[in-house]
Amino acid sequence: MSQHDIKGGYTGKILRINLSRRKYKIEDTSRDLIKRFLGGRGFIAKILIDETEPKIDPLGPDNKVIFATGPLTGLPVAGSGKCVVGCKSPESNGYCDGNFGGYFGPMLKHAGFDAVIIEGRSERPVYIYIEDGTCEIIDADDLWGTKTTECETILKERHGRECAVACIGPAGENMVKYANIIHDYGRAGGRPGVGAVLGSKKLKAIVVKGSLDIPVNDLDTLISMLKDVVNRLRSSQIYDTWIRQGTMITILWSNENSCLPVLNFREGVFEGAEKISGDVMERFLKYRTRGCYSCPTPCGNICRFGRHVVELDYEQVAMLGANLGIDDLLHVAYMVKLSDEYGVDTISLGNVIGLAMELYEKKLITKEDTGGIELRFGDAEAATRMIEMIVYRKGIGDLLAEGVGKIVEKYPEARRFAMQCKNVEVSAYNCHIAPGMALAYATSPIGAHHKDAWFISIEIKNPNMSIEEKVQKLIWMQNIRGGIFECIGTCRLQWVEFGLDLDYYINALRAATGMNMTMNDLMTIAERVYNVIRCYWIREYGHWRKEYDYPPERWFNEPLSKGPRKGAKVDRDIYDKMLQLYYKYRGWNENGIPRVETLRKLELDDVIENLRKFDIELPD
Ligand code: PTT
Ligand code: SF4
Repeated sequence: MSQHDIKGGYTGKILRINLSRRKYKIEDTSRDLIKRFLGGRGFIAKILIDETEPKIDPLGPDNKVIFATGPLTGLPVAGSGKCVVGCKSPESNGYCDGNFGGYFGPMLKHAGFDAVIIEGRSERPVYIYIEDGTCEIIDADDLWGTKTTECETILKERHGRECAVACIGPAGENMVKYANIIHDYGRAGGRPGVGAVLGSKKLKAIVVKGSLDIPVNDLDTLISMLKDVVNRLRSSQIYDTWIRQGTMITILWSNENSCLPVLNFREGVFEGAEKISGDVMERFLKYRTRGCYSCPTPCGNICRFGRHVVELDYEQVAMLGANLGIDDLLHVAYMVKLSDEYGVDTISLGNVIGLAMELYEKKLITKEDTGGIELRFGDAEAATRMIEMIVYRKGIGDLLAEGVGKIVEKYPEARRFAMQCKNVEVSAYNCHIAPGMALAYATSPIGAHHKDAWFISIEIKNPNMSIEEKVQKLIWMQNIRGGIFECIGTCRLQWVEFGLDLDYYINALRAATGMNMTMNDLMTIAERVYNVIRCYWIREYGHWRKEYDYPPERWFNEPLSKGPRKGAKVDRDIYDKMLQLYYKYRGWNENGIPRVETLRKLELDDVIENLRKFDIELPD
């Protein structure tokens, strides 16, 4: 591809801000970066491995936080409101990123930037204001300590309602290891601690306002394609149910299939599932739907109770409801609201509190440890109090704020029932019945998260799939979701839920950028991104072992004790075989380390050199 092939989709500029020096500069978006890594997650992974030294402290000044859009972000394309934010994770000490929608990504492009790289550390609280090619670092002592709604509202009053604000809450300020960033009053991103890293840099918020045109190769074609897609999606059979319930449809589906997380992932069915279902939300709490920029299928369930307004998704309700044995949707909604206000990830929070409840049940911690709280499953009040203790690091909350990995270090008996991969808490699918999904969690490039492969849906639909087929399909799915969608800058739900064809995105990329990419080209980019991220983990961990790619012990050792799939658990031999096949198909050795040949084929010679520079030899 020659340089001249890129005729749009990118602003061509990256904003680099150094908080220690309170300076910024504007750089060109390199053609090589675009050609090999496309955008979003691809940009972040390559910039992190190139620009940071191994083993830096994630909460120190050497870590970098990168916000990166994709070539389709902000253009008239279905679901083009997405932006990826990433850094070295303080929870896993490996690669982490999160994908958030709303308006931030499009606004950043309209302000003239493909990405923002934030370096250094400020001595005092600040926020960043970006507008049409310029940037200011502004003192934020008055904002420090505010919750996210208050912070966003103040900044919008100051800079205009049309600006986009991404900010941290008290959890990020207090460096809770699973603090995230919140944007647009309820869009969240960066599960494994991006919020904590911003907190360590004393960066409260990034405000963006833009009015510049985004270069585009063929706007008319993009608009006419979008019109066609909107018509197709709106006449889809599931459109009405989706608009009413969004991802909350999944609560009853998971319960029926024995994969709801229940009582710290001990069980897969929950007696109270009906009470926290999408149907109950729809009848009693929901008052409107909202969506991200250019979304034809809005999924935001805006719920109102008392004076509170909150957006509910499957993950949050499963983790703060069923996983804690709580069947009161109103109270779950309140806990979600608190999490958004504090800027803490609802998935990890539900997982950590579930673990603490099990420690309490097993008498490994007592009322003395919990500050007098009876921390029992099903007790919504106790769980709510625990959220406050975690966010403000009070009493045992200080340990719980460190995440499941550190809790296990203090209570080694908890290893048997700690639900994590690479120290990142498992999200809301119980995998006793789903070894392929367990593999998806264990090989996810950011630690246990479903974003790269919601493989459980395929596994449940095709119970007789051979393990070879399963692993091939899993890699295919990871490459599309984690490789392509995380790089192009669009939501994946129109493809996942509505079956929008992938050709739409290929044609949109062509119309936006002028680059003539095929599905094969995109799959190669996806493989490349996966390999760079794997090399990053290996570099940070030093001696990589296949044990890092194993799911929680509970799924192997403790079968489900009730429900239609009673007795189900993951067979360790089958898992071992699947993992070895996974490595083989990815071109990695028996310990999960990419082979030199694989990296060369993917034009990653510079990454091989990077690892060699730090004395990490890769297998032939
Ligand atoms: C995402 C993770 C998810 S994934 C959910 S609900 W989900 C939780 N949401 C939280 C929240 O809200 N508040 C809070 N305090 N913590 C939260 N933690 C959890 O964070 C999100 C949608 C959803 S809703 C999903 S699946 C899809 N994710 C996409 C993705 O990853 N990539 C992509 N190209 N498209 C996607 N579309 C869908 O977007 P993390 P959002 Mg999120 C209140 O970032 O770190 O991956 O964590 O972005 O704008 O909120 O949209 O059932
Ligand atoms: Fe945003 Fe939901 Fe639409 Fe995706 S489907 S773009 S997450 S509103």
